[in-house]
Amino acid sequence: MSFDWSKFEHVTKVDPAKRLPESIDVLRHTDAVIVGGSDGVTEENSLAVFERLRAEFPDLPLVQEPYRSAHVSKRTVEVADAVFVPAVYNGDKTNFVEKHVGFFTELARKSEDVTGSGLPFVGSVLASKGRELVAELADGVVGEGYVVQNPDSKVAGLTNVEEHYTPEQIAGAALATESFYGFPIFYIEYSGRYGGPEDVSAAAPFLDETALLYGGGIGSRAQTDEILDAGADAVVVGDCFHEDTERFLETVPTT
Ligand code: 1GP
Repeated sequence: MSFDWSKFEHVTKVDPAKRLPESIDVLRHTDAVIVGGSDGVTEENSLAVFERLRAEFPDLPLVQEPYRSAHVSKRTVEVADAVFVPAVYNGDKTNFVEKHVGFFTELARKSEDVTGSGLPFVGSVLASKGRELVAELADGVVGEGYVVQNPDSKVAGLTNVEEHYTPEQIAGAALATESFYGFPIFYIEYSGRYGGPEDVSAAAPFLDETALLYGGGIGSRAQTDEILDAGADAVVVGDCFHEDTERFLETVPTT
């Protein structure tokens, strides 16, 4: 599924390791859901969230954002519309190169699983099936150029973020995302803290094709509006959904 970001302004990040609110009906007001978190995520708890969301909101776009390839399986790929894989610019090499090569190594291995039956006659048929399967799985994987700007967040610790980017570096990362790496998404992550519009304003002029997402500490419509006005395509709201669904509703833009 390709995302037409002109249709998405409000995205909810649901952490499968956290309890869902008693009623998740408020998700009728969000444009898409990303399932992912930084701690305690498993394939099982991710699947449980996907299955509940799919049952209650059949038309809501659902995305998996894993931090390990172990969270992704044929079943999660089948139930999700896409898999977003962060490429953390200001993290360590594990979080830019190693994890990605590892992830695609796992996908390629799935073709071995199909072709490794030891049946010589049907081998070539199976081999082509295996390649089709890998192509299908890889097709749904979307890279996100990602900058982690809250050094106290769990995600900053996990990705070994050492450097807080200046607005000039944010602009450079945005430009590199679109013109060099070609990722369709640039994500400014302040997880747990509202970072304000400055980074978004720095990135936006350098992105035409690439969607600009901001996440972190959004808890009011005024903050959503401030980030969208600064040039983000969408805000991502996480904690607020788990903590207070009334307040969550107030983060949804009126238009
Ligand atoms: C976290 O960007 C998201 O990955 C949302 O952040 O939980 O602070 O809303 P919050």
